[in-house]
Amino acid sequence: MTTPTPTPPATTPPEAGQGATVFIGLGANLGDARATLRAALAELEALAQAGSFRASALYASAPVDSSGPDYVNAVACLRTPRAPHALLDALQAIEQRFGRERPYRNAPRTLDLDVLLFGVEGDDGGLRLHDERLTLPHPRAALRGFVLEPLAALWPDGTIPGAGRVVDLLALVRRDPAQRVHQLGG
Ligand code: A4P
Ligand code: MG
Repeated sequence: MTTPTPTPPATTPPEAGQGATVFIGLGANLGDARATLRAALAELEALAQAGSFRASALYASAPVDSSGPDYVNAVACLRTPRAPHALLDALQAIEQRFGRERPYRNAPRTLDLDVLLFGVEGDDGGLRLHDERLTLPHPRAALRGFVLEPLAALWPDGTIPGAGRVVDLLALVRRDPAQRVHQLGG
């Protein structure tokens, strides 16, 4: 009897070309935040494998643990051939093109792009990773209305590994008036 070749665990980052389904969180509260988010969504679509891109509506909310004008937020879902750190590089390059500065933690910003979840089609619902550059799932995604509201609109039956079902997490944050978000028209 031959021993079967062990298959790697589902949390192993995919090889280039294989592809992983990821959710990206977008946020902005400096400059024309709505225009920035629309332009950034177009840039994310250009990173996506053909036909895989979906985006939520735009949502407005007061800053949470941050300051400055109200934020505009959205979530995008796409398939990418990039490994997690290469995806982060690509997102940070987009942030830089939109004039992102980092004077201090949680400072107001022209554009923030976070990898919320990576490889959600895996058996265990997504990659779990923690190193000096990247934590997956994003450690605060499960706690924030401005993430969960657009995430639930795109992925109502989703689960954040280690945190719970997106709809249950959303029901919890909706109890907090400080986390109120509202969908923007147009
Ligand atoms: N990093 C680690 N894991 C990740 C990940 N999954 N995705 C590292 C992206 N980056 C990740 O991020 C700091 C470092 O986190 C990066 O260098 C990367 O290597 P950053 O974007 O420079 O700083 P940040 O945005 O202040 O940090 P972070 O963690 O994105 O902040 P949060 O927790 O997302 O909070 N209120 C409203 N209403 N709307 C908002 O969008 N955003 C924040 C930022 C606070 N309050 C807000 C909003
Ligand atoms: Mg960020």
